[in-house]
Amino acid sequence: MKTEITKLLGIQYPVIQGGMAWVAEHNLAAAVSNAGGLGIIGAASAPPEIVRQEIRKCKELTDKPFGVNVMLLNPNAEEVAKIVVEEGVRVVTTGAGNPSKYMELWKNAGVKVIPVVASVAMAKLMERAGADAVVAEGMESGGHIGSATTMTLVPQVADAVQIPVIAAGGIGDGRGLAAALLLGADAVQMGTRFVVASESIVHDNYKQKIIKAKDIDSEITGASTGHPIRSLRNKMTREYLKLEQSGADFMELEKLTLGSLRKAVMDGDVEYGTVMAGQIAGMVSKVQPCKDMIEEIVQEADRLLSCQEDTVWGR
Ligand code: TUI
Repeated sequence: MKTEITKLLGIQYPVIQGGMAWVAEHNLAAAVSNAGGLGIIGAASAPPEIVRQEIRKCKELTDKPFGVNVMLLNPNAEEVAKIVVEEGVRVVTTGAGNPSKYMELWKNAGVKVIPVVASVAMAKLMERAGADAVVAEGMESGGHIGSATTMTLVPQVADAVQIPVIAAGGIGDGRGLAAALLLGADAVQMGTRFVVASESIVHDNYKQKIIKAKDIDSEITGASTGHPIRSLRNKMTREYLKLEQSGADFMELEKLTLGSLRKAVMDGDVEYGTVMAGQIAGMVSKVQPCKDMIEEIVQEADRLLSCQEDTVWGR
């Protein structure tokens, strides 16, 4: 399955793994890259030297291309931006902000830059700034989200820019990949499905919470703070939303979520921790190796897209 993105990145399949905080470490990234997709190490808020070590460990596990996601709300983002260049990382994705100020550094080093955007305006700005592609991420995604849905955002971004578009948000199987390609995307980025991969180091409680989740089991917290976050409903989200509705201030809300993603991912506290996951969680049903996951998804999309004259659409 060749697209502009598989050619740009030198990968076999148009499937990219999201740079999820705490989750996207070297074992998962290397497994996705070894399976023919693009694995991503999520720098999130990790100390910059830890990110350097993660990059080196990933290189020990794969000789395939992989990327690093630079989360722009991180006060250490600038240091991480330099480390990816020093370590010869070939692809950078960015999240939760505008990466324009790092563009020159990365482009001069030959790094492929793929900002995650949540609007057409941001996609156009990134193209003008020299981005090689964009990830158009809809609000079906887990974690920090914008307001447009994937169904509406992807075709509008595809119309607005010449560079390749990667669809993200609510994509978890071959139907999602096929649909994204039909909407004008050249690849998909998936997060939630990869959280439950065998190679994912996430606590089993977190994986089981995703596997048991139904279609409407996620909530958006933090809309009032300007940083909306999608995660699975639990004691933390109920308490947070109650406080938010009663007009609690930023500091009070922060107390509830400080270190809460780590608590869920590493300690398995899926009641008081933040279980970030997308709306696709209701469709994720099994733990499996990244290779099986990616091959299953690509084969399904291939079958759907190579319709014959007698194809009856739907099931
Ligand atoms: O970044 C994400 N998802 C994330 S980051 C994250 S870590 C975190 N934890 C606590 C609070 C905040 C973050 C968890 N999930 N996705 C990519 C993404 N980027 N979604 C939306 C955006 C985005 C939003 C605004 C990109 C650009 C943007 O531009 C605003 C501007 O003009 O600066």
